[in-house]
Amino acid sequence: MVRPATLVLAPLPPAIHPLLEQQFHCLDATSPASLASALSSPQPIRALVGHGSTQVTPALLDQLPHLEIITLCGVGYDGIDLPACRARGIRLTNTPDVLTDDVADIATALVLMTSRRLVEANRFLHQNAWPNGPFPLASALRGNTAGILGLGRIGKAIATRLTALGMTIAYHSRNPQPVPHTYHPTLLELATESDFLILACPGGPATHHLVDAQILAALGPTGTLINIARGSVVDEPALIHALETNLIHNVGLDVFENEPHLPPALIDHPRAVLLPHVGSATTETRTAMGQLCLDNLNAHFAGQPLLTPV
Ligand code: 8YV
Repeated sequence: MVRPATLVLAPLPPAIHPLLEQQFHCLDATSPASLASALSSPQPIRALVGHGSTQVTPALLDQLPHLEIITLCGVGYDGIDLPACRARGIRLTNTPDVLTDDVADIATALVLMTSRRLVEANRFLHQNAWPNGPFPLASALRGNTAGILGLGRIGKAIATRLTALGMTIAYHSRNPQPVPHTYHPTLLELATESDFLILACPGGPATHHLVDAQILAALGPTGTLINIARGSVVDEPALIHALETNLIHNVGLDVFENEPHLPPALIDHPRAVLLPHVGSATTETRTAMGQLCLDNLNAHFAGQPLLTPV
């Protein structure tokens, strides 16, 4: 059987990629040069593999007239022009559920790292500063309000963890949900009521720069912003200004507007805890995500229902 030609914009995790290569004719497209040469391949390209940050524009789709399916190794699909895919009958799959716990763990870690000043404490010992005096006191979490923007699977898993830490949970999402947490009908109200504002919503045009100067001002000078969603949700220059003028207290970020490039002002800021988009970055989870991509591709080409269609 001819292996379907598959455009690989991002390789699957190491434990799974060799299996993909066994079953599909993979065309490397991880650089502009390799993409150009893959697109000139004589074989009709029927599948595309990417990850959560992959961009698929109508211009790229125009060059892929035989494309049947896009499978993303990630839950977010804000880089995919969904209406353009739907109009062309191209199917899309992502990897929900398997990464929920790991991403919620990282959100929780960022809450603890910012409140208990753990990065500074670690640096303090690497600088052998303890003999000069004790490390300054941090802030307790219990009794603080965590305001979660987006109470989907990941938002709920964050709420479970932060409840266990003694925090009060509030949230804003499109509609109130049957959960024992306080619903705020606007993000502004949520930010006003929160000590920690935690972003767990999808990216894309609907959430672009939702967190702007006004929301940051509402979070206030003792407030902390945590972002494990997408960098695009936050107006980054407004965030830097808020940090520099003490409009908010500190930030914990796993995602950035222009990753992997960060603004120097953020890199240098002492009250910014920064992670290189590691929410789902464990061997176990990435392997499960990759397997789900492969299973979706196999289901498609076997004429079976997709496991996790978007
Ligand atoms: C990773 C993510 O960026 O799932 C997502 O949407 O942002 C992350 O898990 C990535 O897609 C891993 O391949």
